[in-house]
Amino acid sequence: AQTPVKVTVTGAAGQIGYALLFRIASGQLLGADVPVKLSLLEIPQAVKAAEGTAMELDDCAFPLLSGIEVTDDANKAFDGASVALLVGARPRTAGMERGDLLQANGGIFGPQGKAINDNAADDIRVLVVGNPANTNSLIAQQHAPDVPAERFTAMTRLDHNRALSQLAAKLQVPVTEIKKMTIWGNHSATQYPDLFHAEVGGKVAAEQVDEAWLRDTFIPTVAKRGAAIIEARGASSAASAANAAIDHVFDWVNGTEWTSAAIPSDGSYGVPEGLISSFPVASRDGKWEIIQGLEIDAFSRERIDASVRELEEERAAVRELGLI
Ligand code: NAX
Repeated sequence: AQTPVKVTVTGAAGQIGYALLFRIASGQLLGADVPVKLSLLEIPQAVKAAEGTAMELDDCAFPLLSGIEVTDDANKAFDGASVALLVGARPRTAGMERGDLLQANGGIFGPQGKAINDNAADDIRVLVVGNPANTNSLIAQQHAPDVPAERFTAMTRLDHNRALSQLAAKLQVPVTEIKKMTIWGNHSATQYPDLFHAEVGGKVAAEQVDEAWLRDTFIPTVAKRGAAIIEARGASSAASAANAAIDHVFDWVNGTEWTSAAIPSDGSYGVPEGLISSFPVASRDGKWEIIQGLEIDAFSRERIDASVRELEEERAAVRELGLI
């Protein structure tokens, strides 16, 4: 039998954690033939709640789940880990400035990056879900100099899936008809969901919708969907966020021809090197590759640049604060 793969989930007692852990344990993260060991990292006050979730995981008797540990010690949590899902973060609360938010998250993602650096398995792959996800991922990466930089990623797959679903509803086609969807930039309201490269039934999606819908409905609906979910359910997206995290890691490990992921820029498409920005990506041999050669028109350029500018400002702010 295959050796179990250790998967570490931070913020395990939170709502995304609750939606995520059972799917990992059932084999949906890595594949139906890969046994997993789960490590649940929480802050001390939430360890008991995470232990409760671990009891429920036990009660599922998942054939692929070979063990669970619950801890508030990051060194222990990441010891031997091959996948790290960094979900726990400090949310923005009323009156908090961006600097305070970045500072508080620097205090989480810096030490976790170091703990990954010092303890994780050589094949560690990191997905940051906790917001501000792109910049939190950058902070963790900068504290893990021994881990290849490209192993640090952030999640824009939920935005990607939202874009698929909005376009499918508009054109009344199954989501499976849509290819080459792309989210560019930051996982924030500035993100740019791109229909100029997306295809429906083999034809460019942007040519099948009117420009006003694309500009005034589609883009803002995708970008502000998180707020609409909070408004409707009284809590932020959880199961859909967990689902997107599963999609991201599954495709990273098992390969895909085209999706969206925030990965360290190599300078492609004018995105400054090192920023963890969302791109159209393929995954081959366990590595993300930015899809090259796309023509970017003025409409898209302006929107990509705006989102990338926000990432540059976040990077400048965390440098200023001494967090990287
Ligand atoms: P919850 O508040 O339900 O859970 C967060 C958990 O993280 C809590 O149990 C808390 O104790 C834990 N935590 C805090 N600091 C920690 C630390 N230093 N180490 C370990 N655990 C720690 O939030 P939830 O709804 O699960 O959301 C988690 C994060 O995902 C938030 O930052 C949220 O903004 C972000 N999201 C990101 C999305 C994306 O697409 N990238 C979409 C969904 C979600 O909004």
